[in-house]
Formats: sequence, structure tokens, C-alpha cells
Amino acid sequence: MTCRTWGQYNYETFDGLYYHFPGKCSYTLVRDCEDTSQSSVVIQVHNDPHCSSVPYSCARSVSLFLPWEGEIRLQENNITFKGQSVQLPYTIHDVEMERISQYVLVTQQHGFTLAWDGRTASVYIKMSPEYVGRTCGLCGNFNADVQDDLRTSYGLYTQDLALFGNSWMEVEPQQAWCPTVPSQYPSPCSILDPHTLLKVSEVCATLLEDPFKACHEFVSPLSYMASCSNDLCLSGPNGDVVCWVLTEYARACAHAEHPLDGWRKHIPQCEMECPADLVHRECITCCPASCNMDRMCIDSKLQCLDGCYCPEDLIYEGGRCVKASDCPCEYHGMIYPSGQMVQEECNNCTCLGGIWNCTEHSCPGECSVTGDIHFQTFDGRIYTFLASCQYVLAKSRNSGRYTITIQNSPCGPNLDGACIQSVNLILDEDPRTEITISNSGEVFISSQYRISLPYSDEVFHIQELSSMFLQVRVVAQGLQLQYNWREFRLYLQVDALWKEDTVGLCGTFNGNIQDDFLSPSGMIESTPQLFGNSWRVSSACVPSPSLPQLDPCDTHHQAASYAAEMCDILNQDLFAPCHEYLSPALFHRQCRGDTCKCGTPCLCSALAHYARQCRKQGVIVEFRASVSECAVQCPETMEYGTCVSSCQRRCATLSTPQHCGEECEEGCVCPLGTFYSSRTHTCVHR
Ligand SMILES: [Ca+2]
Ligand SMILES: [Ca+2]
Repeated sequence: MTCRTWGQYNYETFDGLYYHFPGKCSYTLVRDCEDTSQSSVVIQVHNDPHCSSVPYSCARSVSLFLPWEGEIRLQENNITFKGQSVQLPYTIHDVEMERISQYVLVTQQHGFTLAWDGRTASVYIKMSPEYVGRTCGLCGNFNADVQDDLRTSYGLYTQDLALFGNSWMEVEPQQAWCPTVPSQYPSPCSILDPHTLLKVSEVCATLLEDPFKACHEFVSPLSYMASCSNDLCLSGPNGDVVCWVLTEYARACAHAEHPLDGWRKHIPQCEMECPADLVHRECITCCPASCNMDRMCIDSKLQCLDGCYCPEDLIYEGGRCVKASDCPCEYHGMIYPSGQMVQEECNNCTCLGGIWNCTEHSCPGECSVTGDIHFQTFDGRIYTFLASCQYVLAKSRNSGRYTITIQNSPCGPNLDGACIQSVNLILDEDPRTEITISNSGEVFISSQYRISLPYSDEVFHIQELSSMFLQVRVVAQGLQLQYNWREFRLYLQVDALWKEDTVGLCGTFNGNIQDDFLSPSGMIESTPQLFGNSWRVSSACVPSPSLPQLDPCDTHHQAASYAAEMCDILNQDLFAPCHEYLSPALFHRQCRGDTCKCGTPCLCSALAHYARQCRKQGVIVEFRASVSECAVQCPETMEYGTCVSSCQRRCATLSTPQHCGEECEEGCVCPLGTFYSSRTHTCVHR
């Protein structure tokens, strides 16, 4: 069932015919002779043209030619694909390569498994049942008939091993001419003196005794005794070769599902030392238990491999042996040990033996409006729309319970940008519960009364979360706004209860990114322009024309190199820890366009926006400390943080407790243990 070749010149066909063929060239081991389209693998072996005495120490390599893909070459411990060195595990289309103990295993589903032991240059090939009756080469026709295995490449059946073997010779490019093996080549033992010959047969007779006897009924020792004499006649009846020939029989037993466990203990010179943690095993399954759940075990795999490996009840993982319950988990390319918890949005996930177990809460949604002017919907669609009128950002689709609008106007030196003039939030369509925030951070209630912060009533809690962010919380409705008016960044969070019930520029909050461009008329619009204008409120304002969007760096090319250079920070080391979680590509594009239009303020806004989204993934990037243009000067006695809240840090909160959420944003606040005094405008101790 397994075709094998070892010690350069020993071969056994799939159907169990052993022969010794001293060819020193390249030969086809297996190919599909019924396949005219040449769409299956061809396996060749390259023997050492200069091999003289000890065949086991001679060079050897194996090639697998994958149709339409190229050549995999195995030589000692090196694996190359199309000439390039590859690291295992490695997959090429449906061919997988991995390392198990000292073997390299190449597996193709519905094809073959090839095991390569680079140390002894042994090859073991098992074909899947699809190949019955189809193969030819030095491995013979795989059809359970040992009689038809010696078939030449031109279809002649022969008993002449030289004729047979030479016919499968392959010419390697750039290789010197290789001599054919002469007909009636002598046995390696024919030149030995009778004394040595006797010694050889004594050593090889070991295979007839215990512990090998236990396998005789499953694997005949005769052909292995023949290979033993051939090998020992070539290299002398002592030394490592003795163990190698015995190992070969033990392997054949293991491949036949009758591993000779512990045979090496009976023959001390063949005992194997293993690295710490590992033990020597006769039968490591070719499909060992793995921490990685998506493994497939297929029928063309060999039964067993021998070598140093983890004890049976442990899993080989990251160079160590671990219990299944200790398997680590992967998250965004990072490995987490079992028991570790990570947060994904509002859910906690715990690694349990290689599997993440997550809570299943419905999470709030967040929409953002940043720069000039980029939107990210609740479901994560990102688009740019030069909104210059008043628009519905988000509202309840089924009720009038809340409506949030933004009022924009053209801005920038050339009036080619759009800026938020005010943000408006109205509950139950009632002007008494209406909040307006101006573009200078002033807050009005009922559209007319300016209020001072912090402000709290039964409905609204409004405060400066930090020196940079204003926050409006509507606890009963599950709504929150964080607005940095200096840096044109607005974040809107809505509770999971608004799922399936929001529309507007923030999109339909339902987990489906495809339907986010829903217009008030119920159509799903195709472009940001059509979609954006459909949510225009004021009829006094002309919709922005649907012109093709120009790259701002073409119209402001004096700023283009500055923008390119500075925004590239997003792609560099400073932000690298975040790249795995959130690709910087889109943020970079937005940064570049905005910075071309309005320079440093837009640059810092764009960097700060990406840094904030990274923080939400748990990656803190303190970019303001490294990018001096964006440094924040805190008022005296205050300090800067990337995630702060001033909520409990005001003198007034000492007498009247505040409703504080868990939110934080970047900016300056009073250091812990101090409180902001509205009288002195500084942080003071209690
Ligand atoms: Ca056959
Ligand atoms: Ca949606």
C-alpha cells in the first residue's frame, strides 16, 4: 500500500515488490499513466551521482511537480517551491506541507501523501483509492497485483531490473549526463569475502528474532533481510547503518498498523535521544491532534510516522507539548493563552482550549462624522460626502422619538470644504427637549437658551468630557454624542434597542452594510451624493452638485507633498500595533485629501480619528507625543490622557453626584484626586 525507497537503492512498490536498483540518476517514482491531460502530480527522486560507499550518507532529493503550479523540492530539511525556500506549514492550492517530527509531509486530498525523512533520505508515498490501477514509475502499478509492477516507461513488462529502472530515468536540466545501470548488475554482496558475508547475514538475521518477530505475520521480513544485506554489504556490517535497516522494517510494520513499540530498547545501539518534552514514538499519527480546529484527516495519509514527538495525550503547539485544554487561541494574529479574555465590542470572549467563548450581547452602534466630511455608518460603511446643508444624521424610523441633524456650510480658504455649523438633537419632536451645539462649543436648549456646563436635567446630561470633547447623554433613550468641535470629529452612539430602527446618514443600524444607503423614500441609493442629498432637511439650501469628486491634492498641489509625508505616519511604526486590527488604508486616503485642503488641523484630526478607532480595539497609540504638530497644550494644573473623563473631577460633583457613563475620550482633565474649580479655573485638591 505504501511505496517506499530508502538508502538510495532500495525500492518497494505499492504492491510490495522489493528490488535493489543502484541507479545514480533522477527517476520517476510515480505518475498517473492513465491521465492524458497531465493534470496529476509527478513525483521524482534524484539520487546522488557521486555516491560511493555508504548510501545512507549520500545526497538525495525529491521533486513533486504539481500540474499548473510548479515544482516542490525536498532536500534534507530544505523545502523549496519554484526555487524559493518556504517555511512550513505551507499550502499550495490543495497541497499541504507540514512538518511532523523529522518528516516533511506533503498531502493532496484525493491524491497522495508523501513523507520525506530528510535525515536518511527515505521517501514514503501513499496514494488515495482514486489512483488504483493508474500509476506507473519505479513505484509500479498500484493495483494489488505484484506481477505487473516492472513495467517500463514505454509499456514493456520485463524481469530485467536495469531495463525497467533505466527506462524511468529523467534528464534533469543543467545536469551532466548520467550513466545507465548495466544489465545483470551484480549484487553488492558478490564481491565480499566469506567472513564479512557471514557477519552481514548474522546481523540481518536479527530481523528474524524478537522483538521483530511480533510483526512477521503482518509484514514479511524477507525483503527487509534482502535490503539489509544489500546495505550492509555496501557499508559494512556495523555502525549506524545497522539501525537504519532495522528502522526500515519497524517503519513498514508501523505503516501496516502494527507498530513495534519499544523495539529500540532491545537493541541499545539504536536507542534515540529526544529533546526535552518529547518522547520517541513508533507511531505518531500523520494527522496529530492539533490546537487548530480546522484540520482534515484524509484517507491517503500514512498510518504512522516514527520519531520524537509529544506523548500521546498531549498536543504539539508552538514548539511545546500542551494539554488540549491549554491550547491557545488566535485573535487578530496574536496568540492568547487559554483562560485569557479579550473584548470584542461589548462582548467578552474567553479562550477555552483553542476556542473563543463569547458572550452574545447586542452591542450599541457608533457612527462618526469626521474631517471634510467622512462618514462611518453604524454598520461600518465608510463614505465621503461634501455635505453643505442640513441633514438627518440619524433618527428613529418608526417613531419620532429622536432625530439628530447636522447643519453644515462651506468653509476653508477656498470655500471648497464643508464644516459642521451645528449639531441638533430633538426628542419626541418636542422643542422643549431640543439641544443644539454650535461650532464653537456653545450649547443651547430649546433652540434659544444657552446653557452652561456641566448641565443635567431629567433628560439630558451635558458636560465637557475632556478639554477636547463635549458630551451629550440621553440615558432614557440610549443616545450619546461626543463632539470635538475644534477638530471636526463627531461620534454618535445609539443603544442596541435602536437596532432595526434607525435611518439617516448614519445608515440603517441592522448589521447589514449593504442597505446603509437607504433614502427616505425607501430606495437604496447607489452613490454617497444621491444618498446624502436624499437626507437633506432644509429646502432653503441647494443640494451640492453631483460633480465628479476631484482629488483635493490635485487642486492644492502645494500641500500635496506635506500631506503625503505626514499622513504616511499612519502606515509607519507608530501606528503599526493597530494595523492588524484596523487597516490604515482608508484612513490614510482621508487624511491625505483633508490635509491637502486644510493643512495641519485636518492632519491632526485625521490622525486622532484613527488613533481613537484603534483605542476602541484596545490599541493605545499616543501619537501626539510623537507628532509635534498635533501636541496638546493642557491648561495649567491639567494633564492629557488618551482616554479620560472629567465627570467625577469637578468640585461641584462633590456635593451633587453626577450621572457618569463609562465613556472616555482624549483630552486634558484634572489629575486623579483633584477637582476642577469653576471659580479659579484650575484643578484643586479637595
Ligand atoms: Ca501492481
Ligand atoms: Ca445597515
